Order: sequence, then structure tokens, then C-alpha cells
Amino acid sequence: MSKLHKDPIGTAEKAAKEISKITKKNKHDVALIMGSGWVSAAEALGTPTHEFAVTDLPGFPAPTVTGHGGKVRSYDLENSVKALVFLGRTHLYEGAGMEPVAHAVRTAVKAGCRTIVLTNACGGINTGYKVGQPVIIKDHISLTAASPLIGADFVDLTDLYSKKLRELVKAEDPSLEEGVYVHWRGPAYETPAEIRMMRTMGADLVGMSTVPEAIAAHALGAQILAISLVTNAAAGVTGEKLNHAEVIAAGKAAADRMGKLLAKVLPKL
Ligand code: 8IG
Repeated sequence: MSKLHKDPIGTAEKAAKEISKITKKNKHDVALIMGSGWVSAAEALGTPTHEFAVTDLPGFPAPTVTGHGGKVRSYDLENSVKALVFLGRTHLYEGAGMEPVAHAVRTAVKAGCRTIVLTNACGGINTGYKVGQPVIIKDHISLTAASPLIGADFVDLTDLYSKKLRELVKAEDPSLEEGVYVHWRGPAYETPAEIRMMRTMGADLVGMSTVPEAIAAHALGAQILAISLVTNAAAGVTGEKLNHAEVIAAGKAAADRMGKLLAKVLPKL
């Protein structure tokens, strides 16, 4: 590894050891990264055995965006499934590069998690979507030209968003649709012309997260489930302007349904 880069996997191993120390659990099974709007959905998982600040672990920057938690919780779910839940995440647009973006999922994999569940709030490009609708991510298009991987790590992304896990979630809730998610660096939202370009490319959803985490976790052997919550119509779809407060409000309104879905699905992953 180039000396320009730190040691991301080593730092994740250190963070995972710290989680074991804090929770007195030698491993966790599944991790959940809760994006904006999803934090209150975590309530449906019951009472965590432990809660601590991400900044108690090595390698995590303090959270910067309103609506994001900066907390980690450990849960003992049904079927003795141990779940690690990160409330909030770091985004590429925060400007610190890919390492902090990928750190939570790398830490989770090093803590033993074989399954990573990524949630986010996003814009709806598909005009059939309604605000407040959850959509399972079936594939992605990366428009950031940035990767969390460094060096000749030619990881296969054919089944990045595990078909098996997608089928399992749809069995729980057959009304759920699947879509293609575009990763946009932000922090500015897209122009209407960019949204038309994305729709032409085959995209249904657009957001500023999830993709680097999915790639980094899959490169370490984890299977991925990703669910988006459509909290606004993408630019130009309705003629309305986009604002962050509306996104937070739409997330809060849907949190109950999301929480119940996650509580049913997590112990089965
Ligand atoms: I919430 O419309 C949310 N996040 N890029 N575009 C992009 N990210 C988003 C959007 C959106 N809404």
C-alpha cells in the first residue's frame, strides 16, 4: 500500500476489538447502517444492550449532518442474532475521502458481520415512486469516479446487492419494489438535466451514500442488503425545489414502517 494512505483495514480491526471490549460480545452477526431519516426506525429493534458514540472507536470522525446520530448500538435479537447498528454515516461530500466513508462497514465485517444492511434517504428519479416509499436497491451506477478500494482489488460486483437477501425481504413485504441507485457525490443536488441523464441511463433512485460502503464490505466478503427511502422527487420531476428539512420530515413519517420491516428481517439475514 502506498504510504500516502493509512491502514484502513488495520484501523477497522482495532475498532472491532474495541466494540468487543465495550459490548463483551466476541462477535456480531449483522450490521445496519442507518442513513438520515432512518435513525428513529431503530427504535423498532427494541432495547439495545449497549450504546456508545462512534467517536469512542478508532478512526471515526464526529458526525456533521443534522438528522444523523453518531451512535453505535449493539442488540441481541431473536435467533440469538447479534446486531450492530450505526446511527448515521460519513459521506464523500464531507471531503475527508473514502476511508472514513468505508470505515463503519469495514469495522462491522472485522467485528464478525457477514451481512451488512445499508439504508439511506434518496431522491426518486422513477416517476412511479411516491415520497415515503421504501425501495430495495438491486444495482447501482457510480457517478463519482471514486472507489473505497486501493490497488489491484478487482472485486466482482455481479451480485453486489444479494439476490437472496432481496428475495427474503420481498417475502416479508411483497409490496416492495426494486430499483437502480445512482451515487452522486453532492453536496449539491442534481440539476434537472442531470436527472434526465440518469433516467436515460436506467436509474430509479439518486443519493449521496451507500455505494462505497457496499463495495468496501463486499470486497471483504460480506453480503449486502440496501434499502432506500424516497424522501423527495429528484430535481425537475415535480418542478418543486429540494430542501433538507423536507427530507428529514419524510423520513420521520416513514420511520415506523421501516423500523417494523427491519425488525422482522434482521434476525433472518
Ligand atoms: I434525501 O434528490 C436525498 N438525497 N443526490 N439527490 C441526491 N441525493 C439525495 C436526494 C436527491 N435526496
